[in-house]
Amino acid sequence: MPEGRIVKALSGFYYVADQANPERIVQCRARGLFKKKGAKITPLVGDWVVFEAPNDRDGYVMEIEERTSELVRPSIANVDLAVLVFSAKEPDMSPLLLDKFLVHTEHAGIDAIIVITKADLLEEQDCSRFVAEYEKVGYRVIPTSILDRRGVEQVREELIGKLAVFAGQSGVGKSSLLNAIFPGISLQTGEISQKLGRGRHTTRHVELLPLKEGGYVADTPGFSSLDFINMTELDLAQAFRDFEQRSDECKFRGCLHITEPSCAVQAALQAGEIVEHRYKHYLQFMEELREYLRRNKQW
Ligand SMILES: Nc1nc2c(ncn2[C@@H]2O[C@H](COP(=O)(O)OP(=O)(O)OP(=O)(O)O)[C@@H](O)[C@H]2O)c(=O)[nH]1
Ligand SMILES: [Mg+2]
Ligand SMILES: [Zn+2]
Repeated sequence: MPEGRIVKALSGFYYVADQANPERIVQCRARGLFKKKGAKITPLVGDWVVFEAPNDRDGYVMEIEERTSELVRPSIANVDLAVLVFSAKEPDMSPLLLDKFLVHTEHAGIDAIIVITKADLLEEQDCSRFVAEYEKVGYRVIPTSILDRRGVEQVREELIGKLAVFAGQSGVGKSSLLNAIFPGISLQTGEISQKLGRGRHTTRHVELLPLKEGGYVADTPGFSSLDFINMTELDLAQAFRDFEQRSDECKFRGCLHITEPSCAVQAALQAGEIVEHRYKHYLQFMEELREYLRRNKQW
């Protein structure tokens, strides 16, 4: 039976690109239930599947291959790179949300880069300060603008050969940046529909777009809230790269860097080596996580 990759999921259909001929897209339904370790799973965009296509167009997804990673929001499997898109302005940069996204990509084991859009709306020095902060944490940060095209080529190079997903709040410019990187893909953006007078356009589903050079990039709908699902307190601590690098030097294994004595993270914070807002956000997420665990306690 042929194999392929789900490139779009819409209204109960899965659109599978045939691995032998990726330009051939077969519209499939799911056949039966899929299970992994006893739990029911549903096919996701990004999944490698075995499918059956009795005729050239319609078929069935028969099997889902083991996933290398899975993101809940946006809902997508087997991502190699998460491109976390934040605008300098409109909407304002939110380090809180960025840190939250980073927790999720770290927890899912997915490499992430940070892309700042609309850099044309930000003072140069504010931009460099932000870039320096997160580079120190351990991430690549690329400021971009579709107006003067800064950073556009650099982001493109990051995507080649991977399954990359663009994630970020609504209106930050994910679709616009993809249009700038790949002329010809013509994704609809906020701007265009304003001209048509139909209100702001917003992306509504996850879809993989094939790159000429190999790989796929996924445009996704904007979102701004995330729950800490399937995470322990220690997972949360380990999802902060700047903390994790230092945790070997904490006195206690499994240190959560909050009230423990001889904690290398608290020492680094005192010494100004850890960005203060990162630590503040960590404490806030820990509260949220504890609240979540209390609410969802299994008796
Ligand atoms: N000044 C400036 N505006 C930009 C830039 N990039 C995008 N915009 C504007 O930002 C608005 C939103 O852009 P979209 O690309 O639709 O945003 P999106 O992230 O895809 O939004 P959703 O699909 O709702 O998640 C549009 O009006 C764009 O013209 C930029 O580099 N500079
Ligand atoms: Mg969009
Ligand atoms: Zn510690």
